[in-house]
Amino acid sequence: MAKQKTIITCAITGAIHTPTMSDALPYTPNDIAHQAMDAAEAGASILHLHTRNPQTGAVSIDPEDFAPFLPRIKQATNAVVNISTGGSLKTSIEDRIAPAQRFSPEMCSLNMGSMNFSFHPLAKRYDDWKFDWEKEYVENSDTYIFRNTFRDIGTVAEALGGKHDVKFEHECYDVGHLYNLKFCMDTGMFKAPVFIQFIFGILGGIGPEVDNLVFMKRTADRLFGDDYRWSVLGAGAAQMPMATTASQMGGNVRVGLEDSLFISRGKLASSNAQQVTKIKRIVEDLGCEVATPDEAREILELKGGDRVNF
Ligand code: KMH
Ligand code: ZN
Repeated sequence: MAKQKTIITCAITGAIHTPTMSDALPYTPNDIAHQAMDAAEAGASILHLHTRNPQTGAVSIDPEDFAPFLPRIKQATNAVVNISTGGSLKTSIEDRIAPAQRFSPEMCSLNMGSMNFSFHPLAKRYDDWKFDWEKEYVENSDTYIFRNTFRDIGTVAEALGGKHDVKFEHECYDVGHLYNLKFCMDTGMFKAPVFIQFIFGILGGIGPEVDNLVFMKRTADRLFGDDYRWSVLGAGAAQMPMATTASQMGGNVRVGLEDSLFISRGKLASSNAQQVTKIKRIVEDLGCEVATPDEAREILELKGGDRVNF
């Protein structure tokens, strides 16, 4: 029965947006904790977490910058904690997995292919920046290659899938990434059911059109049959439309300020919880039920909130 329900993931802060772009984007441990708790209270059963430098808001993958908020989130909510392994476009895969190795969460992201991953067009929207690092960070994203080789994917799988028994959110930004996942599954790297996040609208990945969603879903059905669960993330303005379509197709949804800073056309969201509240209302108004954290654990076959290290 729980299999029919819609899991809402909320990605709280990410590594794309910068403090200038929205006052609502959390970057101190206190703000990350509060926004995560409020998102859970609003109906998110999975919290996808990155961290930031608490003084400057710059992207951080230092485990010490996760340490202050993870226990607070665990104490205050029953939500599933998912730690990103994609956090930085520049550092090695070993550094990217360090937070997850230390805290052994129930879930982690795992990016399924190397690609351009750019948000440099955002730089043109702002004249004044709150912090020195922001302009260059955003502008230079047109030089980045987001590296996720087969060797990198194998490193993450081995480090986190085995003794940590982490379930991955397989980030698939294009249809070829599904074939990468299929190749890895055939080598025995991942246990079914795998959880696939279909991602639309990142510059460098597939665009946010319904045709593409149907194509990704049809391809995944062919490759994975019953061995997968799926969710959809639309970047920017595509967030709510793609999530709505996904839920109507029987999929799960992801929202959050990592993926879009907006609540409606041209209007900034006041918080992550506001986006969760909106998608929950849409999902329920259209006849679906939202999964609780324990139902999400059952649907995705997670190890359990008592087996984390924070
Ligand atoms: N940092 C971005 C390049 C993830 O969380 O795994 C991608 C990202 C995905 O953050
Ligand atoms: Zn992320």
